[in-house]
Amino acid sequence: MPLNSFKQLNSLPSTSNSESSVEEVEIDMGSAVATQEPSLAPLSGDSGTQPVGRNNNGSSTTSKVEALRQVLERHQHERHLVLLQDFPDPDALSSAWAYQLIAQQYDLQCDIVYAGTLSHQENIALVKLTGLPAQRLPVQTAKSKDLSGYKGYVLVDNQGTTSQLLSLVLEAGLPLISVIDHHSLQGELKPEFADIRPNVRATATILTQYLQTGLLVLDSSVGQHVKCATALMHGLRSDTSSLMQAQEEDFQAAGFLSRFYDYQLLKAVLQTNRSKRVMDVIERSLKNRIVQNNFSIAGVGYLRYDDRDAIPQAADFLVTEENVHTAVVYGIVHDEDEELEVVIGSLRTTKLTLDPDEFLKEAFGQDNQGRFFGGGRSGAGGFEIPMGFLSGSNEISAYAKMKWEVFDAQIKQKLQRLVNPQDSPIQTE
Ligand SMILES: [Mn+2]
Repeated sequence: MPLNSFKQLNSLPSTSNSESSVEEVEIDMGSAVATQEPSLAPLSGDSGTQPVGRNNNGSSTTSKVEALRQVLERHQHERHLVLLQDFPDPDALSSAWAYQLIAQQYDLQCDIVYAGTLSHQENIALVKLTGLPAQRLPVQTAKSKDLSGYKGYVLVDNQGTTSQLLSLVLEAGLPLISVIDHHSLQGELKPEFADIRPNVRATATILTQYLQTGLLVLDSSVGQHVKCATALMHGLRSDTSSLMQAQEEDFQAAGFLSRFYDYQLLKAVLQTNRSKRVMDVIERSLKNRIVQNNFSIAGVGYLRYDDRDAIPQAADFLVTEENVHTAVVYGIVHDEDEELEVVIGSLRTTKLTLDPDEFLKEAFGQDNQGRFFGGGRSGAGGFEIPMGFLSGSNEISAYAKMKWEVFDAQIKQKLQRLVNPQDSPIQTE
């Protein structure tokens, strides 16, 4: 099976639940899609007169909070699974934690799980230093796990398309309780509660708004609250390039968190060092990069599964070069346990008019089941191309080299089609 993919969810069975009123919670495709593009559009002028956290669809956070409260009440005393993307980032981790703390008040236990690994040194530090309760649940382990104790599942900072655990949860017949995310709508989902706002820069902002409206009253004398607020601040900062890409709502959320978070703790999380192997990948990306029309493109060859996060870090670095507005870094990630290989890539852009989601979908298209190989949010995106039958057999170095060269050339070809404005269906100038 593919290591991971950005699946479309059109084939999802509807999770109609006799107890839930599906009609009031179905995601409104129209409005969600309509809010996707002008991600830097100024907030509407009257937002100052609205209650805290007025979102861009015009409905207030207050009504969302009320809807969530009702859903949580309906599920009191249950146990739910919170699925994160396979390689969760600080935004996902902190938001899931806040959700868990909110749910706890309804005697609703949430287990936060991810199938991959915390490969970024800052994420490992975040989890260790704050005691963040996320657990790794590899697919093999999950397959033998009895999921019948769970009465539903929740998606935070993702819509299931980046989690290998989704198919298992669906097989187990668990209903989708809540989806809280800021990525573009990935497909049709029918959760009991949905709050998907592509115009908000971080899911942590959405969860902070929930806290701010009193869904959970933060208390700075409670250690866990301080740590969760610190994690949310980190999540919010990391999804907004240290607040540089933050919008009014994100700043308001950060302002609220500033009353509770622990500055020293955040500093400790941020000061963790890169491993030598990550440095080596960044070095490779520097050496191999090709700069063309302000795009920097670099293939870094083979990487170990645990070093996967070196790819986005290399892209973060390459995009800082003068005259570069967009960097794409990719490599072949080798999972020794499962003998699987997958091409993983990251895109970073500072160009406001470049939509990474649109760009990557256009560059790499879909597989034969209609699933896109890539997607993204404002400023960042990623792609994953399973290598299937070509996986493994790298003992013969000439073969491994040849395989890399083919993939490298193919990816460059696909990207260059868009990088060159003459033939480009997407404006890249
Ligand atoms: Mn996020």
